[in-house]
Amino acid sequence: MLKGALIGCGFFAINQLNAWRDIENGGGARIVAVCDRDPSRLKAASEQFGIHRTYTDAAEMLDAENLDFVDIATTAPSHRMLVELAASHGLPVICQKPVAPTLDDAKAMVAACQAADVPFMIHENFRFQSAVIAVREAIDRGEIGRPFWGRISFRAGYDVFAGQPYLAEGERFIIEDLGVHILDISRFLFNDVASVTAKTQKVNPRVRGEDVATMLLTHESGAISLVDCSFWSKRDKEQFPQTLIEIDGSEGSLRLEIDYRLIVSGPGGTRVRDVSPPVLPWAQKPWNNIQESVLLIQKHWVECLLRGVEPATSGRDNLATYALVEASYQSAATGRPVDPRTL
Ligand code: NAD
Ligand code: 89V
Repeated sequence: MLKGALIGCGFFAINQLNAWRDIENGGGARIVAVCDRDPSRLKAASEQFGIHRTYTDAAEMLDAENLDFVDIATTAPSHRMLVELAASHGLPVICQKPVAPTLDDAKAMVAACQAADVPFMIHENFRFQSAVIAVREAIDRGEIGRPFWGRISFRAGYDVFAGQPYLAEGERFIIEDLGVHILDISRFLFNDVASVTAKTQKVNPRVRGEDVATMLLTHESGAISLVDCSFWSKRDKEQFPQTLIEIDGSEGSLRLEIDYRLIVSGPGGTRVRDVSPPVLPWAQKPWNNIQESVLLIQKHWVECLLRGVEPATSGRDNLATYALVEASYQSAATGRPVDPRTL
């Protein structure tokens, strides 16, 4: 069984620890030590999960423990320092999204892991949601032919600031925090991008950064996708945290609608499927689709580590997703399209 340590025992790490416990029960990996610089959060996580080797200093933990990997669940400002620390100990490392505050930091992190020859995965979990996987599988089976147009949409009115108050404070908000997931789904479904044009809006007066963003992507294949995100969409039915997807292809079309209804129309007719994610025993609605994807991405990490293969959302892969974030901000600031491959 692989032995891991988790750094950062805050809001989202509880999902990661629950998923690690499921993986431990399956015999794959076990979190043997936890670290948080905030002693009260450290104590709460230690008690909830019965992990008694605890540290307030990550360097001290990596010096003291005999580990196979590190899982970083802190917020972005500490990611580079902690990933480089893990790499300097020769330890494979997972890091939460967004990989870093800047693309230069992200490149330095990938370079540090390459130089140390350690696997590096970004916890970019939205493409591991079972409904998103169902969309990708329908495309891969050729059910709609060659995709040429898409819309990937995340619009909510849910109070994300209650659980994650830091989201209201940064100069950058929705593209960096949520858009990064939705842009990654666009890459997952349509492959890499040649041009990004973005517009941002700031609607909620209590939030410092942009809380609505619309991105038009031209993919290398020639396909076009629209990625739109909002944290100020007050609707009859709250759809947080569902990503809705529309794709038109040469032979048909698909729609992933609210409540996980997947409608695929192709040469053989129309098929409607319920692709609702399970509610894991430790999960709570409406977060259950995200929570399931946490389990799936962590399982993916364990499999990749054991087989010696690069994870789908490796640091290297995620540079292309993060370049879309950077390109979106640059385009919104200048009013011009940006080629993310030049950044
Ligand atoms: P949080 O502020 O609730 O928790 C972060 C914890 O890290 C805090 O307890 C803090 O004390 C600790 N910490 C910070 N720097 C540290 C250091 N150097 N050493 C030890 N501990 C340190 O934040 P959160 O909401 O849990 O978010 C954490 C990360 O998870 C962010 O990058 C966020 O974007 C990401 N996130 C991902 C998803 C997803 O679906 N993938 C969802 C929510 C949040
Ligand atoms: O998934 C995330 O990264 C979260 C949330 C869904 C609230 O945006 O920050």
